[in-house]
Amino acid sequence: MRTDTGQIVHLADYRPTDFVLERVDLTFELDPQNTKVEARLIFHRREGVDASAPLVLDGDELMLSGLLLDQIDIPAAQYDATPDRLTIRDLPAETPFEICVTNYINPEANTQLMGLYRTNGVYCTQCEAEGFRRITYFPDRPDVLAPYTITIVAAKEGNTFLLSNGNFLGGGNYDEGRHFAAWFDPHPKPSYLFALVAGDLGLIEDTFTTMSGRDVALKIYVEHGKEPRAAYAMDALKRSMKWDEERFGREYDLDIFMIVAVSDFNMGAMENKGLNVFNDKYVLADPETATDADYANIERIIAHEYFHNWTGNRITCRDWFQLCLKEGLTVYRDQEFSSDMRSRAVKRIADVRHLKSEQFPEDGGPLAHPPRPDKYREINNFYTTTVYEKGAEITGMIATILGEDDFRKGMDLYFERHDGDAATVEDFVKCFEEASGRDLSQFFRWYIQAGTPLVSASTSYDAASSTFTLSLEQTVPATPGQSSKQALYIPLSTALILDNGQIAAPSKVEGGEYKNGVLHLTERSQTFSFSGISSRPVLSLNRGFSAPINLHLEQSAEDMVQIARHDTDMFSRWQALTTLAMPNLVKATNAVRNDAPVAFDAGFITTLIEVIGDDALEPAFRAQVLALPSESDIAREIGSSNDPDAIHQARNAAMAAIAKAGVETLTALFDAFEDKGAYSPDATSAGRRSLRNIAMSYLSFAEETPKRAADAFAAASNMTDLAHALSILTQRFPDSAEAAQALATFEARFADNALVLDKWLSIQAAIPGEGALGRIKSLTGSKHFVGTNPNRVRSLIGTFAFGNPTGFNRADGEAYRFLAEQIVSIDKRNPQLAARILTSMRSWRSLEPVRADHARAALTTIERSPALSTDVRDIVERVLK
Ligand code: 0A1
Ligand code: ZN
Repeated sequence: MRTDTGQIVHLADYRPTDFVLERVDLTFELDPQNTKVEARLIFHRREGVDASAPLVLDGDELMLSGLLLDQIDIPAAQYDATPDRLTIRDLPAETPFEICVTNYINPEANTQLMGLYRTNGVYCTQCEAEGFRRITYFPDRPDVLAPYTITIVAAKEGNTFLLSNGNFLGGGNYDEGRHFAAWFDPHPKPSYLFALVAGDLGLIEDTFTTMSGRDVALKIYVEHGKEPRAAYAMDALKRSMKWDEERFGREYDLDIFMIVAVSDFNMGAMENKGLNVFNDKYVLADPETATDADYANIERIIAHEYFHNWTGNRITCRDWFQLCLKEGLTVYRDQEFSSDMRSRAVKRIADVRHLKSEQFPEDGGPLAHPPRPDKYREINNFYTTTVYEKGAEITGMIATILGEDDFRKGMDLYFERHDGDAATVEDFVKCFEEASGRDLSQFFRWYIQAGTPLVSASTSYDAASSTFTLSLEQTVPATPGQSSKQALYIPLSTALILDNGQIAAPSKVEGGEYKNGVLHLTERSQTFSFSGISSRPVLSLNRGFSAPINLHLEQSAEDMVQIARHDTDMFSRWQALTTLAMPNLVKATNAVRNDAPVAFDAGFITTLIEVIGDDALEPAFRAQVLALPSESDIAREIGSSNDPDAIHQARNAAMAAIAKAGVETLTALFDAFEDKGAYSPDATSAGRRSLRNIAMSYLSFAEETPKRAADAFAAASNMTDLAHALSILTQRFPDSAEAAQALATFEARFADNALVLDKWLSIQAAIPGEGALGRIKSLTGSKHFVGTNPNRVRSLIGTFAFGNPTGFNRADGEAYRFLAEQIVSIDKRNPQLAARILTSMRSWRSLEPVRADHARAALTTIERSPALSTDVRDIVERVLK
């Protein structure tokens, strides 16, 4: 393991390499413990670089075993080799030369899952961001692009397939018991997109004919016996390929596209050129074992990785500071894809929920950073929701500001101008400036300023002059390292709704740009006046969440109800109901803390029940309306001195009150949306299930016994319904015989399916209350919990820390101490995983003082423990700062 050196990398220090890499030729002789890697690299000195400059290659835990220059041994005096660097001096000044590096690595001992490792008997690689340097010495940075030729030699037994990037060149017998395969990837790529997979795997195949008529072979490799569970992923892949052609004019560019599903993987998936590697959780699905959410995630992630072929691979990043160039844009693209495949409004609501519950807390806490940071200590810690999701929001704002046509022109220009480049965020934004003629220099601040802006709005209406006035003021809070902020360019989709539900068409708007329903807020304070408004309108602001901001708008409950009932923008209707719910939940939390009676506004409850009973609305939308703000959303709204127990009780009380008042409507929904007939994962069917299931959650608050959930568990014909029933049983009736029985049945039925047992682990990890920690501790001893597998660890420890506010934040601090021990122990084998789970502590300062003290103490224990990885040290120090 690399332990911390405390070194910080700065964007301002960027400079190109001294040597240009022309070609890469790699030969692997695979062995579980002793794989030989031979790398032949052709370089030439970049023009203008001093003839004495040495070639410096990156390594990580490597040991050099041979080194040739143009096929001749390099004398020891001419180079220095350490585990993390190879420096070669006295290289040709003008002519290209070949360096041949030989080294041996041990895939089986690689528990970090970076570089070449073994997973269930399969060889697999993960190179983003800096994993390639764990395979061989190399200029391991994204601005070094070259075509690769790969030869893989391995025992035939156990390695039916030998896969790498690009097109297949050929293969055959090698020597006794071994065979080989050769691949060539003609598209110059950085090392982080390299991949190699070898093993015995099952395969499903299909073809796709591209828009220019080329046939592409599609292959998905999974563990034997799991082939039928890859059918949905294949379908999603073909739809993604078609969509990228139709929507962005992007065609696939190799003869073959492969996906491999592996069971040990640190993240969701990886876009290696022509050979995507996936966490099997995001490939495998069938109705019996996967939920609707699993299907939606598979569709989204298959699309995401595929879309990277253009946004990430053909055009890559100059350096890791530009990560959001590929990630923010690709998330924007996958969100658009899912919106086209499903309900756009429901998708937007789900994305905004996710943004607010994950990115907003990051942006408002000690780990806040700009989407394009300017320094980092450990790049692995920057694969964050800010880079991904806020990055996607920024792309969406460009589309909103420019409008559809100019946005597409900008994208076309970007693809045309930067194909084959390692680009920067500046390059990207410039394409939109040129395509639209707009100056986006102020807009660019979104990339380099951290923090969620707050927009405060106040309104007035003057009947005499038929004028509506909207005053806006923006502030961006201070974040670590950025105390003062500049005003942002904030596009606010806005409508004025009249009494009759119509949207007003003002005769004139003054005070700033207002075009196609979008207000362009560019000043710190700006007042817009709308003329020709015949009666007092209701303001619907930031429709569709056109900008990722917090909004303060004094609006009466009546106005919000008007929006909730009549806005033509479904997102705004949902938002109005959420905005109505929040003060109720905050007030209830305070009441719980003060031992005062808890009461809810009757108007809010009535409107909610009316909306969910409206059959004209799609079921998935109604389910989103029923899903109240989460406990962490409420904590964020309260802001400081939080008591998670009180929030939990208050939210439950709200659910109980809604259940009581709406029992008829909820029962009717539960009865009407029973799944009849064969399961289909489509969005409409999934929406019906989600409405029925959330209705059942509410009904569990109105009922004394677990009967309804136990019956639903027994009757379930798909995993969505089964897992939901199990959640209700265990969360609402944790001590019941029915809950124990259902857990045992579930465990026995899926005993041989690790991905389903992850649900069994996470459902139990989420059970609230005092008993949680004991349960988690005992589950770490379960035979289903494999501490080396990231999915198992995330399901149990991750769900506990991120998704069980009362259990994790117990007042005695025991759970923080437990987490600290876990982090230190996980860090020894897998620093990336440990660091990510540790980010669950990022909001500790907003807890009430007793809990906050315990949290600080536990974090300090981690900080003081010896030999921490750079990953964990970076997070713990920032969280404590
Ligand atoms: N580029 C991938 C995410 C990813 C990043 C790092 C990894 O290393 C463990 C793996 C995957 C994506 O955006 O899907
Ligand atoms: Zn990505």
